[in-house]
Amino acid sequence: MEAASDVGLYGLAVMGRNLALNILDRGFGLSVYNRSRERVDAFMAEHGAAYPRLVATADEREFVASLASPRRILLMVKAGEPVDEAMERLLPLLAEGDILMDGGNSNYRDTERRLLRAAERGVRFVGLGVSGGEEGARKGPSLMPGGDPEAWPVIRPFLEAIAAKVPSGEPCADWMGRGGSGHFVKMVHNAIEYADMELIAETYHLLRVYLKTSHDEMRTVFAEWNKGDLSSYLVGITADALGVMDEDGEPLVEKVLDSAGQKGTGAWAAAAALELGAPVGLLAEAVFARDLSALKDERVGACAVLGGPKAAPTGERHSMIEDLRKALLAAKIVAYAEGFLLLRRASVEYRWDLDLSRVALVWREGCIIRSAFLDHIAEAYRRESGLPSLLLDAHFKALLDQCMPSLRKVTARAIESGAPVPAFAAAVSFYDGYRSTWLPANLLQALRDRFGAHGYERVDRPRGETFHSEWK
Ligand code: NBP
Repeated sequence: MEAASDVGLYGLAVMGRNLALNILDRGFGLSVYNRSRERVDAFMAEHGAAYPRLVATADEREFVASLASPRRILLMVKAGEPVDEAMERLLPLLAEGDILMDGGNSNYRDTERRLLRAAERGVRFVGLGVSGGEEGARKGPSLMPGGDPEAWPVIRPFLEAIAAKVPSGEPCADWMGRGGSGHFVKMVHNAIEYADMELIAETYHLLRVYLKTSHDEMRTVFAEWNKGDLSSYLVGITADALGVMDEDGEPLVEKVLDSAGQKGTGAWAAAAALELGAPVGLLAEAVFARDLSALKDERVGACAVLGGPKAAPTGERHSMIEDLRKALLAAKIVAYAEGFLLLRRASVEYRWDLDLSRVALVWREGCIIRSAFLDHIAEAYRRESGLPSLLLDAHFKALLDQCMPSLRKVTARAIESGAPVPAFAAAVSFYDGYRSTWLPANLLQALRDRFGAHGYERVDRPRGETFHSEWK
């Protein structure tokens, strides 16, 4: 009789296959199962000989029976109904204390529901945020588990072994909290990823159209920026992408259709922010910018109808490139400040007690937004766990003092020149709104009281006392 496997992996599509190899390389015994048998057969044909501790299983019963107790099962199936379907087939076969981890991009509300469903059978459910794409899954992803806290000590050695490591050797896997917190943190990670990418795209737009920078020069600019405060995976791969030529010798990026899609997590984050009353305009604009790009045909039609300034190159190229670097850095700080604001709001609302320093630590390696920048965020929350905003941390405040004038200048120039910069503009607005002792919301309150008798508080009376007036 074969020794029972340490872990079971359910779902052998792109992510599952890469995670399976990662798990096997870390020395774990692994049972694999996939709904359609062909994926299991193909995987065994390719890797069975190299990994003696790899076990193929033909159905859920055999899969579950092949695992050591308490069972640790990682689901890597398509988010949504497939997770519920797989779960319903597995639950009757599992015993009390077994652990079911959902490593897909599930909505955190579904995770909350599944936790309760699993608990009915005494099964410990974990919503596991996984970031890093295919490459991260293979070499070490960033892992954000949350859910039933009893599961953490049992899955910790496994998750830490397969996670990405920072140079000091620390794994990028840590317990986030109860309920759907793991998947919520992953969702916010993706929202920040959208914002990071949109800011880089707006910078590229201004470099390309307004500064008439060649692709070779842009590649050098991003590669140079990648050595300083902006150093990050995304800036690094931007430099790489700008250097790739098509067969005809022209930059390949210019052959790519300018219409971007979005798969859900960015939109979920914006919707969650609206529900939680978290003002994260930049994160939301990054989603809307993709949606606007997708209206390609309408945009082409509108171009012939709507007037506006024409792109005219500016004369101050050298200084503008440095302004762009600073603008990108300032706006990036605002994007992360918004992301952490959203996490803080959710943590209070759902009583997750998220440790924001630990969140920043698990994003340092393995994931798409990995960068040295996250070390400073972790330090900021270590210094002051209740920090109201990253903008107020001494390190980020000093950078903002240096870079905000450039962000204002670049944004103003872009708007005057007719270049859409929704993320840059949202960054300036958030910064200015957040530092305003007075905002025109008093007039909003007066109007609301006029048409809906909503009542208002007065500046010369204690908070909580409400007044109603006749505004005619
Ligand atoms: P997909 O999201 O493409 O899902 C395909 C897998 O789901 C196959 O194994 C398929 O089985 C299985 N499946 C489906 Br579809 N319906 C099922 C059902 N009713 N019951 C059981 N299994 C079912 O795979 P992926 O791209 O590897 O992603 C897996 C998860 O990881 C997703 O939630 C994804 O969002 C998330 N994720 C992906 C990335 C990435 O970079 N791709 C990064 C991070 C997280 P079949 O072979 O029988 O059709």
